[in-house]
Amino acid sequence: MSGSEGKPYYITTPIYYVNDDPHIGHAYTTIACDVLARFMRLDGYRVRFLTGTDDHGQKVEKSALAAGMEPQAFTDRVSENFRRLSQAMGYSNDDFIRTTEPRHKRACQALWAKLKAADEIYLGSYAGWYAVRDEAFYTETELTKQADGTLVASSGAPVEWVEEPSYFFRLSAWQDRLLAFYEANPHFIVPDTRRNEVISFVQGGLKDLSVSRTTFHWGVPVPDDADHIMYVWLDALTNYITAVGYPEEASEDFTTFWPADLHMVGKDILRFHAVYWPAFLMAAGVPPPKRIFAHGWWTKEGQKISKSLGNVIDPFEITEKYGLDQVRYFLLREVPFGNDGDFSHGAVVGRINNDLANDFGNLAQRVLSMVAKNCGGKVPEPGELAAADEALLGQARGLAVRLRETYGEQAFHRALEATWEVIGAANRYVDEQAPWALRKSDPARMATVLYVVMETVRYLALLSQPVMPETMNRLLDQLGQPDGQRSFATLDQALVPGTELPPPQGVFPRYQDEAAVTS
Ligand code: ME8
Repeated sequence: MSGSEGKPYYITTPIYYVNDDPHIGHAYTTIACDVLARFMRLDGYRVRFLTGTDDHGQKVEKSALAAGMEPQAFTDRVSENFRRLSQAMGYSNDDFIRTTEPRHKRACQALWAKLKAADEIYLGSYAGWYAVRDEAFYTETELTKQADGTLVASSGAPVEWVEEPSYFFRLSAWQDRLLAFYEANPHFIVPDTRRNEVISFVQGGLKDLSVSRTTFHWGVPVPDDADHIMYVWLDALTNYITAVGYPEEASEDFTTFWPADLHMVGKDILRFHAVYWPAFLMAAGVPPPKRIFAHGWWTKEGQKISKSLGNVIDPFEITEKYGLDQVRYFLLREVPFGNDGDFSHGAVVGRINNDLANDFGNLAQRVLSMVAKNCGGKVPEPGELAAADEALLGQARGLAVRLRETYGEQAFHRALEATWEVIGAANRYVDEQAPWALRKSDPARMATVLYVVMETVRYLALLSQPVMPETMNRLLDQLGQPDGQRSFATLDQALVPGTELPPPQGVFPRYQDEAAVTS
């Protein structure tokens, strides 16, 4: 999907635990990445967008055992759920990686060998608390005792005592270099609140990290020590460099796309990405990624989402119910990206009926049906432009600049707010100019007004493609925008008067089932 021209842009999602059922969290991270990947492609970048599955680890081995299957066969089967999700969500990913692929095993072992040769890894023995659910080690101070006596981590995951021989990564030696790196790269971790959390965690002191296990076998074998497999996070994080050709550091792919422009992650897995990962990479002589954005979590009608509460939001179901573009819009508009948000039926329907049907849909529908009725179904011929016309067109043209800024900061909500400011201005312009009243009195002026609105809608539709690709495609068809002219390079090529238009059709239906709104 990426062309060979243009500045490279490499963006990744986390690779998802293969045995979980796809849920809203998976869809959220990947939709955000997909929107950004589409924006950058339309803006002329050579994009590489990666997603995939995290196939190894104790959790997966346990699930495979419970299903009575070999881990490989089990992961082959469940990994398909995520490929189906990619298809159903229309993701434009260029690659889908699985950590069980030979290319990945090779990259992990090469990275390990580099770390070992640099004396960044040593053999010791681990004794401590481990949470299988998080695939993470915890110190005593991070644990709390439940009423029934079980110890749990801050994430709520139960921990177990583990004692085994283990290789360690000398993370403790990286404290000062990590702090210096954060200092020199103030936008490495965003948003700022998360950056501050990471910095105080690192300032609190780092312990060497256990990076191999011997009590189970579902993982990448440690080179030259068959008793050990690599810690699943060292394995999983490496996927980001595997996919661009590591260990071939001189390859075209690697030199083009590494360091990655952006790793998008949820706030719960920031520590792995912002502390361990840059330390592993620097220790192996590989530059760290440029930026890590940690987004917030969704609750459902005010409650934490969990299988036991039975309130898991199934991305297949909600997109079927509300429409894919509608869900993409909702997720990115409803909460400032980076904050936590609440998913409720009422909020989704509100966005669909107010923002999409009333504001955007109505604007497009009003102008296109007037053009069909009064301008012979062709793009009208504008006359001389009045100040109000220039003002609206100026706002529409200025939108691209604002979107480059806001997308550059992953402030999707602000990008959409800026878009809706133009939609609001266009609706007010239509009300004020009242083209229906000009039909008899001044048809030439009516044609100018309709042309100005069509042009504004064209900007809006082109620039909203990343969030709502399918709907905007249909809207651009109705505006007579040629297929090959939908990238941002053609933003300033105005509609050609006289172009034949197809009959108008609404693109944003209202959500009808309002009686069923319970929240
Ligand atoms: O963590 N709201 O995989 P995962 C928003 N394999 N986001 C949510 C969420 C919610 N309610 N629940 C989960 C892993 N998420 C590792 C990654 S990368 C080298 C390895 C997000 O399948 C969560 O923050 O558990 C995380 O980014 C992703 O969904 C779940 O990933």
